Amino acid sequence: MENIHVRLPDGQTVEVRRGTRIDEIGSGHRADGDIIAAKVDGRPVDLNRPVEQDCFLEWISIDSPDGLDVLRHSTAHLMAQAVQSLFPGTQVTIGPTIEDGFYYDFKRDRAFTAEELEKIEARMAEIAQSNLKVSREEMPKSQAIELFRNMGEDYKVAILEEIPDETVSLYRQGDWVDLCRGPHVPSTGAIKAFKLTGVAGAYWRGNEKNEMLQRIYGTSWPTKQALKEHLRLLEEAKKRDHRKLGQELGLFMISDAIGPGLPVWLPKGAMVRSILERYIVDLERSLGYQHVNTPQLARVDLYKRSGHWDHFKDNMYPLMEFENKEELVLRPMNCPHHIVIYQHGLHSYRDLPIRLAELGTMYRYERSGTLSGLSRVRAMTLNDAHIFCLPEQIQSEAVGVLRLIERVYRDFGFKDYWYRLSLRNSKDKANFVDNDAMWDKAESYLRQALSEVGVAYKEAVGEAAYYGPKIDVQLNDVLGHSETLSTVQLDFYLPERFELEYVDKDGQYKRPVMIHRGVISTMERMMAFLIEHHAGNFPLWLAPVQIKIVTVTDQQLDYARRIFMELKAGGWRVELDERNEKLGYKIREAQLAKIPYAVVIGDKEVQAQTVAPRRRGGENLPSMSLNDFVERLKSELAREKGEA
Ligand code: TSB
Ligand code: ZN
Repeated sequence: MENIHVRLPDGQTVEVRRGTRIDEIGSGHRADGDIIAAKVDGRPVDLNRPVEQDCFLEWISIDSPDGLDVLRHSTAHLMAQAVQSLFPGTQVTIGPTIEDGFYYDFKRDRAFTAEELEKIEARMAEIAQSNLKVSREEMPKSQAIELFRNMGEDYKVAILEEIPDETVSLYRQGDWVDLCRGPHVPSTGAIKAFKLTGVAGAYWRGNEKNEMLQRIYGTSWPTKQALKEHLRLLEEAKKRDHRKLGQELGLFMISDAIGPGLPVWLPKGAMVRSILERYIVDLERSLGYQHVNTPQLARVDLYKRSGHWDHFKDNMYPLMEFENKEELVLRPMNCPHHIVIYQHGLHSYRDLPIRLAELGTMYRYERSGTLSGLSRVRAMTLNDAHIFCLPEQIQSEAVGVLRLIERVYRDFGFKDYWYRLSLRNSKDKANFVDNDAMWDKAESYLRQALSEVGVAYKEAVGEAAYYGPKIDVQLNDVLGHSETLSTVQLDFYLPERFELEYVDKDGQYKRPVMIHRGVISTMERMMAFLIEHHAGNFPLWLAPVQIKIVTVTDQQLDYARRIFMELKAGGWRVELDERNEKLGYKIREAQLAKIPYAVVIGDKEVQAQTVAPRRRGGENLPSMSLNDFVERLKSELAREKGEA
């Protein structure tokens, strides 16, 4: 039989018989670690696949991103096998991998209970232990349809009927079979550390008009150790969850009476918010931004002209139509309003850049399944600005925004973030305006700005705004998931749509460029992030209540009130607990409210005219004069802002 040449990742080439199985080539040539699949010319395949022609072979180890994906997908199969063996009559639908895990949707009349999940897990462990071989087979689509129809798997039949290919692949383990592209682990024994993490209802094909399916979520890792660490992080994330802490600390609420995605800021949350707003507005004013206020509604024609009505309509609330035929929409973005301000006057090249900023409230119809506490909402206020500039100012303005972002992140102590260059998907003409030259130009400006600031970045195709590419700053949570906080967007499109102009040196009318940017994002998302980042323990400068005064008995109340008034007059956010409760109880409450300082006042403090501060963590400071305490607070504030 004829020989073929297989190039390996280390640069070596080996000669093997055509049809040799990959795992046979493997011995002796493998990289270290557990190999569970391979890539042939970049395409992931099973280890027992034969090689048929000259090719480039790479190994997929179980702890690489590709390997984890194979492992998790195989675990989804394992789970479906366990479910169908325990609950006959349950139909399978789809079971993809997701970040850190997988799910599988089943057709079953009732939801899976916690006890049932445990049973499923136990059965999965049994099947894994019996180390069933996982084998691939290919057959004509018609034959596969026949097979699944006989098995009573209506959903698989429906999926198959939509597959254009003539031949499809199936994977078998023991007596269980699923339609699947693969690749998979060679045998179920490779699946060693998994956990089922939850259940949810989900509609077939994600469409609420279809029937409800039962989804089971799970996670799977190469080792017990890695699984344990992941579950520990999940616990940590739960403790920090801003939805839970937001409720416990009285920061915000989501009320059914008002509606999903429409958060209500309670007094303490509103206090933090106003500190954020003051901080960013003062900083922006010092950098040449002009703040404006514009309405949250506009005539729909404004949003037709901007292109939002065509490209962003899925995220917009429906039209409001009035008797006099007036048609208004809630704005999903603030840009058109700022454009109207720009158009209001004549501008010479000398006036540019013009930086119009606003804490702009806007409304987006986000799908209900995507809503989450404050981090993804439908009513939000963005720390927004639109910079109208000359083409030759793009670079320096974009760099200026990036430096502002870095400065702000330093003030907030954010370290775990990364830059993402969000590009269009050039094939998607519906979601991105069609003008290749414009996109290429805008992208290259953003790349230059990133390289001038000297930060590394990842590229993400399809994440651009419809009007232009963006630099997004992604912040990680404890689980390593990221979300966009800041954004810098370069736009040649809206100036064109609105025929914006300035008068250049030569007296000619020319078109300015727009930079859209948000630094601390929407107040909602920033608040969600801050709560989780600090696990509710806001630093002194952000804490809604900075100091709680507690007395040992009622005897010290007069003195305590004086201290309270003095601190209050000094601008400190202070509360006095006048209740006739035990000291320990009052201190514990201040602790639970995560207030940075409890100030204890007993007879000793009254006599010596001092205060006895106690830090949030439990550390008791020595009694000191009020003056010394205030000095201490001030230097703590300075330290927090990185000024000390
Ligand atoms: C920066 N027109 C631009 C603006 O000029 C704009 O609106 N860009 S955006 O669509 O990317 O939104 C800006 C920021 O708002 C995002 O980076 C994100 O941090 C935040 N954001 C977007 N949608 C939501 C939402 N549903 N809930 C909370 N915050 C959101
Ligand atoms: Zn904008």
